Amino acid sequence: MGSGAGAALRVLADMDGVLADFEAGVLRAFLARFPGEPRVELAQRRGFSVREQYRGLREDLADKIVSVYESPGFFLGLDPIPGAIEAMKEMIQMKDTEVFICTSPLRKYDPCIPEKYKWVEKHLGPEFVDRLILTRDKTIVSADLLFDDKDTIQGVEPNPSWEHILFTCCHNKHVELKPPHRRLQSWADDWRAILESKRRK
Ligand code: T3P
Ligand code: MG
Repeated sequence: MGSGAGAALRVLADMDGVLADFEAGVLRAFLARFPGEPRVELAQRRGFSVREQYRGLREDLADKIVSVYESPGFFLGLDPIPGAIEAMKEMIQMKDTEVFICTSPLRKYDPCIPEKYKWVEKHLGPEFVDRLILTRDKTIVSADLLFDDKDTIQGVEPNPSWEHILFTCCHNKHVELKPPHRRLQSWADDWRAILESKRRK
């Protein structure tokens, strides 16, 4: 934790699309469950909602893709995004840095919520279980930075305290960010420099 009141930089890392590979997982499980049905390859993904894109492909595919990510085992079985675990473990050791995971549960919260806790325990360990924030509204959580793959993050607070860093994911690659908005292309990109840029001088 930080060395004094207000000295620490507080960082929020989103879970799906930043730590856990939701997009690869949903396609893999869809292929296994509905072989032969039309699908959206990751290179063709556009827009945050996988459901809306499948609906556009064929109306009834929306319910099918929803049934995939609402299935038991789906969230727990997601693979980590490359470099995410290493980055989180390094970040939590950094001086004057507070790290939390900030994730939204599905509206159908069971089994999504317990599986998110189990995923964090399995891949990051108990110290991160204590740092898991579940909220459908991230705008009311106070922090300096939020790494998140969702291009538009809205809630009741019109001026969130954090700077949203868009974490690049197949569905947001084509989103054009207007300055001063910033991206992190992957965990191999310079996340350390983004943290340093936010520290109080
Ligand atoms: P997170 O806030 O960790 O990114 O909606 C519940 C979670 O599932 C949320 O997690 C986002 C993720 N999700 C997608 O990334 N795409 C989708 O189409 C849906 C329905 C959920
Ligand atoms: Mg996300």
